[in-house]
Amino acid sequence: MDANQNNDPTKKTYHKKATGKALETVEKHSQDHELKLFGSCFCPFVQRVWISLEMKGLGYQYIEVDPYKKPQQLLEVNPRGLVPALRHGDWGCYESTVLMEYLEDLQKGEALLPSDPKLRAHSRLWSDHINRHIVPGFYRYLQAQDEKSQIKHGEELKEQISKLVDTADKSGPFFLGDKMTFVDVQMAPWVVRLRKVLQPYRGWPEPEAGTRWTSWVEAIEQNHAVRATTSTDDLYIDSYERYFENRPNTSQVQQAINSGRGLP
Ligand SMILES: N[C@@H](CCC(=O)N[C@@H](CS)C(=O)NCC(=O)O)C(=O)O
Repeated sequence: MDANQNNDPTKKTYHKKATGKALETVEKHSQDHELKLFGSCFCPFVQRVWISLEMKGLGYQYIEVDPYKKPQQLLEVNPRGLVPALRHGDWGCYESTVLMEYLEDLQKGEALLPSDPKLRAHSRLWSDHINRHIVPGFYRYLQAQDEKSQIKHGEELKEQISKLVDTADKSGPFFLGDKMTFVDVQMAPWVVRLRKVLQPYRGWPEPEAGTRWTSWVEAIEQNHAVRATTSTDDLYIDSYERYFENRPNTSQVQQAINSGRGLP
């Protein structure tokens, strides 16, 4: 049993192995490689880096780790013991946004940041918006236990997403136009989890037909790298029940939200 189950085996907990298309991708990348991604199948921060690797078509090894048990091979790369962590030869680093930038700087495969300096800054600014406002808003809404705060946090999340959608290229379907780039990848794991987690647990609405938001969501959901790194629905339902119930011992993210601190 895991600590978040509080001695109750009927409580669902996080999965330790990918399923569906994500499992196929794990299996394709199980061979030893100098570039190693330490990840956990349910983790949206991991999925960002994983999508980037897949979009760039880089060779890599995926290593599934339990970030709550913090195995030594993870701590060697990330002393904070969080996933994602990346090892490249004898060097290692962590933090999903930093790792996405590192992969960009390798200049191999498809570039996710545009070449124009102003568009690069624009992309970084809106990635910051996602990290500062949308990601914490997602957890605040999911963890909220009383109806009043659920309504409040649901509205706040919608408002922060609307700011991003209003800034996106008008014809899209992606943030900068017809190509999926850095900001889309930063946002993609939470787009996936709006439908797979917030919809069943908090009644998050289906995107309205014909809107700019809908065309973006559909384009992200259909992207080959997003699909290749997404597991079956049950994995998300099970893995997020602990957040939905705001159970003790869930994670550092959950504790940060409860105590009003910034996310780890
Ligand atoms: N800011 C980090 C957040 C990573 C993170 O919170 N990962 C979670 C899994 S989704 C984790 O490793 N949790 C371990 C813990 O809570 O002890 C990033 O962007 O990489």
